Amino acid sequence: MSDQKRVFSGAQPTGNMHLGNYLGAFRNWVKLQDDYECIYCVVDMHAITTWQDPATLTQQTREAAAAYIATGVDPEKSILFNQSRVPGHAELAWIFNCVARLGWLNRMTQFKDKVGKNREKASCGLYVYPNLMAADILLYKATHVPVGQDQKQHLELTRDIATKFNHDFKTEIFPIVEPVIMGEGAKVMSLRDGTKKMSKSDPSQYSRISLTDDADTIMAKIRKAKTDAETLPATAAGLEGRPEATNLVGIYAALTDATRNQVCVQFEGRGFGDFKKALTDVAVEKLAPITTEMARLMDDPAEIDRILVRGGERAQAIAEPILQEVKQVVGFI
Ligand code: AQP
Repeated sequence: MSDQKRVFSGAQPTGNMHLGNYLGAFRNWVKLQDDYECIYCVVDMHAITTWQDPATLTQQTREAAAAYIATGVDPEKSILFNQSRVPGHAELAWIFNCVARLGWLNRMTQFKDKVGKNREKASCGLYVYPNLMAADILLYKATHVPVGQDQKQHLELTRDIATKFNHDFKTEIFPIVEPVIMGEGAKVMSLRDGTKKMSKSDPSQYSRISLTDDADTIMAKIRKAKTDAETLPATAAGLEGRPEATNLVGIYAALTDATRNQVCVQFEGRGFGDFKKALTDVAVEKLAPITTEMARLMDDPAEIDRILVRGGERAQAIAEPILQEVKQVVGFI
């Protein structure tokens, strides 16, 4: 087995990328580029586990790639492509459908959260989504996966699949991947409900700050963000039982590379009117250059497509021999 440290991560092109994707994923991806060989994927096959209008999917796939690049992913240094370009993802996912156990998938909380009471109407793809995610990672024998806390359970499943595959086939082909969870922004919550994660598919635009939002929109969304009537406490411990306050302080901390405690010390005793103004300033300062760069990239979709084609070729070159090795282990001729 190669001892090279390889990172794989991705995001679904299911809507406009948002502050949660940036703080929980993209900015960490950027940091990892110096120490790892990085593969960053726009996971369009995951996206279609829920209905996507085809033209919108195409647009959002390009926009996701633009978001990666605008936040600092370097498509020369790292491999950037969209998942459906490399057929090995689907092939390995099928093998993993036959390795993973129903009981394992039944425990996945994200599936339960997403389908709610409509379980019978959910696509089969949504149910086996974690198996495809395992295939995404293991197709490249990735050793490290940077994820938000919301994806930790899926990553555990990837480890279980790798362990069972290695055990069943008496091989050591797959590494046991390590999660990389970094910094304060690991889980950003909805601006409308501090107990729900910020999400692309939340029907309320006011629940999230999108990376395409201009300064006025960011200001309006933060102004309307839900809070409570109390002032900011002296320490992070005083945020206990105040999910919206915790979230806004957490966002400020993540954007300024501080801890929640340091932010509390800075704003102790101040009301949310004041705090929201300060938060708007740092959010606009950090996000405006990203928004501008995304708009510039989106003006030339052919160039984005060229980057994705080239990234797909580089990804395929790594995946192909690994997939052949797996097929041989399984007994396919
Ligand atoms: N709110 C969040 N806080 C921190 N990290 C987040 N991520 C997503 N939301 C947050 C991280 O971003 C990466 C890409 O995630 P994704 O877009 O592929 O999938 P998701 O987690 O399902 O994101 P959404 O926005 O909730 O999408 P929909 O609404 O389509 O399901 C991951 O590393 C994720 O942890």
